[in-house]
Amino acid sequence: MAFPQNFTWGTAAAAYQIEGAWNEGGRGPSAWDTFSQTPGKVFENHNGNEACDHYHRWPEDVALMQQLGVKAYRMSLSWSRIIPEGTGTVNEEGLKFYDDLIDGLLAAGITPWVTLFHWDMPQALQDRGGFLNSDVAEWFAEYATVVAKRLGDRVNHWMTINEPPVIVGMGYQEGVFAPGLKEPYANCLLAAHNLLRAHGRGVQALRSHAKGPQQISLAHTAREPIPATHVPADIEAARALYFSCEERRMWNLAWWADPVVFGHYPEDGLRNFGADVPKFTDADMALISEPIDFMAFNCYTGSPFKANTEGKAKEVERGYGWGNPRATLSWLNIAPDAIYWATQWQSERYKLPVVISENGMSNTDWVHLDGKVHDPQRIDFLHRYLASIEKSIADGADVMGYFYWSILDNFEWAEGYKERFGLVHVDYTTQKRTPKDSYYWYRDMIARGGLE
Ligand code: GBH
Repeated sequence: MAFPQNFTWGTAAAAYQIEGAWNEGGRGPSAWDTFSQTPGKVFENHNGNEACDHYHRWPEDVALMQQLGVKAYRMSLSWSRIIPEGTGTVNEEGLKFYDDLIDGLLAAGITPWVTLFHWDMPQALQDRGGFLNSDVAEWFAEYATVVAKRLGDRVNHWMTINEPPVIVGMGYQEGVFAPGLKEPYANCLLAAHNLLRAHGRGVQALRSHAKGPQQISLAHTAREPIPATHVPADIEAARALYFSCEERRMWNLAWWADPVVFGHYPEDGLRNFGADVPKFTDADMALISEPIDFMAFNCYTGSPFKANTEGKAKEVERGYGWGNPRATLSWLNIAPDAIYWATQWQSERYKLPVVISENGMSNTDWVHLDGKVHDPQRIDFLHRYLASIEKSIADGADVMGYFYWSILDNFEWAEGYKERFGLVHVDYTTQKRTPKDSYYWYRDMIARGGLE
């Protein structure tokens, strides 16, 4: 069996997607409140006002995770619950909520892995430009300091920021996620640079104010080319594309990960983005490349590429059957090879242990007549992706953990509650939780320490 004994089996969620209680306990509004409360932005105008009511029901959710047997839970903190205006006055009630939740997790034998920022920018700071304002790095450092001082005696696994390409690409470039902006590319690269500086200041704050040795990362995601065959030319072409910065979009792993790990932007990106690249200093790059401890990566899907006659990756043509099988979300075709290549290539290039900080699928789950939620697709999905990780470990990748997204069905951003990713089904009218068949499958797999 390839999974090491100390492999971190986990599951994940994020504050805005599950907490609800959007205006309770002194919480200030975030950019996602504003966005989702604006008609026409989210599927059927859903919002996170109540979500899974995790704010009130967390003891039940922690008990569900304990029975699942996960060793770790990746959660995020709502910045505006802790500092309602983003900077300045700290909301004791908000901090106390996380304090209790973390104690509850530890009492259940679950290690909290905390993400500081999973997209919910305090509205007061969004009003000042959010990531377009270079002060964001100092705002973030202030927030990280408050958190580290209060929770850093018990939390020692951290992710600063979740999925920069989604924040900037979907939020500032395409406008389909909060804050809903459509900025020119130069401004997107500026937001990206400020975001990376904020990450660096976050790492510094955690190192100075949390107790004991800390494990810190940033949770990446990227477009994922998969070699269509095992012919070396196809593998090489897909790998080159994986780390290339050609398109004027944000889905380039290297644009985000190279600065953090190596302290410089990739050459091809600097060349291709030219005058749109913001001015930056050596001090910026030193800050951005504050040492981190692991590479967190959210991996869902990928698409097949072949080398053309010049050796460049070309996407395999999409016939009618392309992308099948797929999840209920149209972008999520089932591609277990993506996780194999992602972990291989990242491990090779960045030489850090890789943690799959998210992986999962949305499905048409409902409570069946027998009172259970049968989700064989998700079980098969899990089996295939985990087998792919197992193979990658056997082939030398250093993968140290896996977090299934998500523990609960939840608010799937612009898709609202239409998409169900959970191991546990949530009935949003009653808030009743029902573990799905995949929950029991995952539980048994964790107990065994690997696949059958
Ligand atoms: C993650 O985002 C998030 O961290 C999490 O909060 C979320 O609930 C979860 O995944 C499930 O979505 O191919 O051009 O259509 C994943 C972000 C955004 C990645 C959309 C894939 C498809 C872009 N995803 N993207 S496209």
